[in-house]
Amino acid sequence: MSHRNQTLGEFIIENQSSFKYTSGELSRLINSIRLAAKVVNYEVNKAGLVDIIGNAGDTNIQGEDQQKLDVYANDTFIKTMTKRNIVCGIASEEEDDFIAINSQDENHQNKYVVLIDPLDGSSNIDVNVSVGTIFSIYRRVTPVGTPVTIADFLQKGNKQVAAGYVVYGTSTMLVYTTGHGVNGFTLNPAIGTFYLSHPDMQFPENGNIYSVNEGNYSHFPKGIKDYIKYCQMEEGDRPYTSRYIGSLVSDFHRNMIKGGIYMYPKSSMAAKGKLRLLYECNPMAFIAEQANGKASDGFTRIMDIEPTELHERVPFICGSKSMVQKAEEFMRNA
Ligand code: AHM
Ligand code: MG
Repeated sequence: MSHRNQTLGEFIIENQSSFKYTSGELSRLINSIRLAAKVVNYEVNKAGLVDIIGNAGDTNIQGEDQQKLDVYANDTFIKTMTKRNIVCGIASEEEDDFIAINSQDENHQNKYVVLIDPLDGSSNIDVNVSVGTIFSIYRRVTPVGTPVTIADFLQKGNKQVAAGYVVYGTSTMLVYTTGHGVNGFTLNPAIGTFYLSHPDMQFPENGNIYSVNEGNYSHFPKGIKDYIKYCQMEEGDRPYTSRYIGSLVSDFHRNMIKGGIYMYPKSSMAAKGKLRLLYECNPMAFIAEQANGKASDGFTRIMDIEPTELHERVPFICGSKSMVQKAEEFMRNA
């Protein structure tokens, strides 16, 4: 089948039947994420005008308060999903606790919970570098019609039913999986429509890009230091190229297209690394595996880790399969 000109809206409808629970609820949920992404994209693209139209905390000419973009993105995703009554709970990297959405009304028997990092890489906003949104969707484990509990959110990554990200870059893209491969859609901002531009995305089996904050090198575990030295060694297809944007979504996206590895290891300064298991690592791991890549904490598959708290952190190594395997080999032998 030709994918030419297929929009995300059409794609969602056409693929709804391939999803094992076909109530349409998941489709509606992804549709609402698509909508929120467009709203956030519009705001992110105006970020450079902040000195002209006012800073966060100021009141603009219409008397509206200017919000910081990460707060704006958080509010937009939460409001969009709450108002449409399509989820029973939301957890956000920006919120201390999860939000339970009242689903006791008979008409609101929602089954899904969403975990979201509304604006990842937000330190890059002020300098006009790409940022992203990451989302992760699970079926609740507690009974429908009762308020959600923490158990609905603390599920292993291998229980995800969908995950995706939006990258607000040179183009805005929405990339997601429902467990049937990974597809990428590019926004045509003139008409506000996402088109299928990257069908069936795949990590190359091997790659030659490594992405890690090498400023932390002296604090890394020996296995990671050894692997970085291996990447830099002149032998075969090495040395590899170093590329680090500091926006997980953008570094991951580039590595998926070109072949590469992203690492945020633990260090002597951060015992469990920096990235969050539930909002960042699990969704990216699901996408990676669906695209023939791999994600690990250095020893264990990310999606097999049992979460114990909402905001828990985990070391993260993710990318082309044979590169991640090699990094794990160095970790084992260190
Ligand atoms: P954030 O959720 O506070 O934005 O942090 C996550 C980001 C990732 O996108 C990025 O890969 C990493 O933090 C960069 O961290 P560092 O500046 O320590 O290298
Ligand atoms: Mg983040």
